[in-house]
Amino acid sequence: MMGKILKFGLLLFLAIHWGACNNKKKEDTAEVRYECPMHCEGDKTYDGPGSCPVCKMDLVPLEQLQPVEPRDLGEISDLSIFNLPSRWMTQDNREIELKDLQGDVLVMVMIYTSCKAACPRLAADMREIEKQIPQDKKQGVKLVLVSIDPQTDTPERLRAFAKENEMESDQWLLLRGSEADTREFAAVLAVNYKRISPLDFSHSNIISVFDQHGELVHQQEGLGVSSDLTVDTILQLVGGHSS
Ligand SMILES: [Cu+2]
Repeated sequence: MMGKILKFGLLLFLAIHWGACNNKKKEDTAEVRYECPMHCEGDKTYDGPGSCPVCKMDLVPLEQLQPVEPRDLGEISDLSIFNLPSRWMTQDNREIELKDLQGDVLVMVMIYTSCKAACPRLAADMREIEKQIPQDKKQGVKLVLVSIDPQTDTPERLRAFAKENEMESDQWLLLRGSEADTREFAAVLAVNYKRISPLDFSHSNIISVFDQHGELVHQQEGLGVSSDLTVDTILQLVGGHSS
């Protein structure tokens, strides 16, 4: 089951990448397209100048956004989530890209704060994982909760959720992105989610571990399942000993 999820996630990730590359090629031959500098709607482009329907910022011509020189991405491979251009707001109102998290082991889960069923238990599982990381190893680990309901889950809301769930130390990061970036990220994690009522979503319950280079190395699926393997994986990655 685990292997299947992993493979599926990686395949999807590759598909997204290929798609993105092909899009770029197509746009080269067309007239000047515009895009939102914040990528509110992912890679969506617009016919002419104007403002982004989501964040209202001025659209910029696509050409200006093409990187002029290759950025030094260290040892990041094609499979790394640090290649994703998406931008996220944290519970502290900071804007980050995933590659800002480079160098840390990332334990990631997708939730929404108004969930009454599965998410409180996923949050508990995340807390349980955090508790099993020795204090001196915590520096190298980030526990990241990504909202599947960015409409509702404002940074304020995420902050309140963090407080209620005892996730206030530096290790915890709660993220909210655009709808499109959230979809894309979920695809990478092989997480499915769907709005089933104005307030509720059905969703997969998967906790994923990424290494310091942003590559998916382990996933656990289910609620209240044993997280021994997940913790072992994390400890191996931070150079600790698994007991
Ligand atoms: Cu839930």
